[in-house]
Amino acid sequence: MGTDLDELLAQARRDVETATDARALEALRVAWLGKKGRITEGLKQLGRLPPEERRQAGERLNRARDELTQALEDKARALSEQALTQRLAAETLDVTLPGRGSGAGSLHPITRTLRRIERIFTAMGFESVDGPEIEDDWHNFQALNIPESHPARAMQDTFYLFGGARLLRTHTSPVQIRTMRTRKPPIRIICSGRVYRVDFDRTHSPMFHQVEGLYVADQVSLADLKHDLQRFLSLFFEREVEAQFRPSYFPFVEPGAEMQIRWGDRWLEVLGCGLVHPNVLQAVDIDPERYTGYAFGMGVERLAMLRYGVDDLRLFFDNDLRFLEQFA
Ligand code: 2NL
Repeated sequence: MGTDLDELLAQARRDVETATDARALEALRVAWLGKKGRITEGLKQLGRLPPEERRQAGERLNRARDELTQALEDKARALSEQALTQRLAAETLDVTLPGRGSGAGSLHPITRTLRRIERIFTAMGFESVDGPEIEDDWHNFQALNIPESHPARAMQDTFYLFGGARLLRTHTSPVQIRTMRTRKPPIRIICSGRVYRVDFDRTHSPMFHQVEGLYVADQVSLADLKHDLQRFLSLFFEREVEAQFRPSYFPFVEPGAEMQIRWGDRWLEVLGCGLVHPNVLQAVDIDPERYTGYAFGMGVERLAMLRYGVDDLRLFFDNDLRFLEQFA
């Protein structure tokens, strides 16, 4: 057994030395030191040797086992250190490099249009006023001279809340009603924000944005209205627009009109307006014999569509970055 074992052990050491991964090492361990490993088998055979040889053979086998165990451990450690060194080299990270960044965002085209409209009217002496989006019937309809029978008040046209006790405002006019109740003329304000109607197609969204203006003072006339709106539209479209009134009906104004601008060879409706109806002034305790006022309202989506040449209003609400990034 003597030289035999030495040779076998030398072979085992070479195998351990040339192993390239943990799995190969484990295979070697099993082959030599496992339950049926060569050394284990040798130890089992000891009992068959004559007693005078047994002691020496036992010592040699035990030493061989210890040496091989040590060799396997050393190689395992060397392999894992080597793997770590390789990983560290491959995964170097230069923490001094500048970050990739997330890219600058940009304002939504509706926000841009809203701000543009507000900036123009502010420069024309209007103050911007805010109010609630959840309203009651009085502020949204009654005070605005909207008759009980008006289709806008139907359940399927307005979003009602709390069993009809409240509703989502269908226009920003209730903000003007609230302002007229708490201030005395002269009042020159714009109100902008979200409004809601049960409607959804290429040119209507259940939530959209409106800007309304109101001017109540001494002797406010249709001439003031036409002048101010024409001024606004020229500033908004950045050219001298040709505008005209066309008679129209809104319960809260008298007379009522829509304003049209020349758009190529057509006239395009861009907003509604008129002189504040005496019933509306009365509802907010302003004497219609003493004061007059004009009012107008416009859809922000509609103006944004015209300014940017967008033909489907739903694009503003899809939040598709390929669309939105064009307004950066
Ligand atoms: C439109 C038409 C309009 C008004 C809004 C108004 C407000 C008060 C009193 C009288 Cl408090 N009128 N607002 C008047 C005429 C038209 O909007 O087409 N909007 C998108």
